[in-house]
Amino acid sequence: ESALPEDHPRYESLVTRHRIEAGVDRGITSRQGLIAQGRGEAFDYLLGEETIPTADRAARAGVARLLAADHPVVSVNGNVAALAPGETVELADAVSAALEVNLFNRTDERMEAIEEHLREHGAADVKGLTADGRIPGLDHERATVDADGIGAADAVLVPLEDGDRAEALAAMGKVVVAIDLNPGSRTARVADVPIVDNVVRALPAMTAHARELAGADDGELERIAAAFDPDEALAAAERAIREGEF
Ligand code: PTJ
Repeated sequence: ESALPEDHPRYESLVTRHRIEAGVDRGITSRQGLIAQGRGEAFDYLLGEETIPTADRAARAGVARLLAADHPVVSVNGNVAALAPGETVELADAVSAALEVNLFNRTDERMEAIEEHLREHGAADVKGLTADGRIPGLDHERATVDADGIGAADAVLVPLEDGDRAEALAAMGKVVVAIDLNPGSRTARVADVPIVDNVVRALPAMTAHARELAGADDGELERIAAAFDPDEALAAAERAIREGEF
């Protein structure tokens, strides 16, 4: 990362790419993760590589849902672990959520590499390796979760997921907070709170909201969550992409 000139117009985007490449080299990110990153970058480019105001409101509403939950879990895949490991651990701490590794292309090697990577970035406990639970409606590998983690969760944060799993979690009655740069993706459309933003920006922004809302009572958290309209947020993100209007 240090070899990149900071005044390069696409500095952030290039740094992010390097993180994903390094993630693949270290056995954290899948090769499909490279493709997912490319798709994300295209949407981010169209959004001006900025957090649009509705995405920031969504981030706040998502935090309110996580803070109000009894058993919130932050789901981590190979892309998130490579892009923002420290930010993910910090957010989980700030909303008192468990961290669980949950992979689309699950292998024992990647599960362990990601667990260790998160521990190196300050995680005390990382779930996902017990694998004694199941999400109904998904095929074997992708359905595997920890019974006392995502299995028991009432709210799950899914940063840049595949649509099937977000849908299956929602079908289990869990509150789904999703971060996805594509406002038309199934993940964004099934989420109770779709945050149309880059995980690299959204995760630290959510931590800042969590710190600010730390003293909020249940009533205030409920008001923030209820004031958020997911359809309106997705429509605003689409407008931003189509018209450059924020
Ligand atoms: O590590 P694994 O095995 O769990 O696999 C993870 C990936 C991401 C490869 C897997 O879940 C997958 O294939 O996902 P999809 O179906 O490609 O969906 C990824 C979504 O995330 C797409 O809608 C992208 O636009 C979006 N996306 C990609 N990069 C980012 C992003 N959203 C937010 N921030 C990003 N940096």
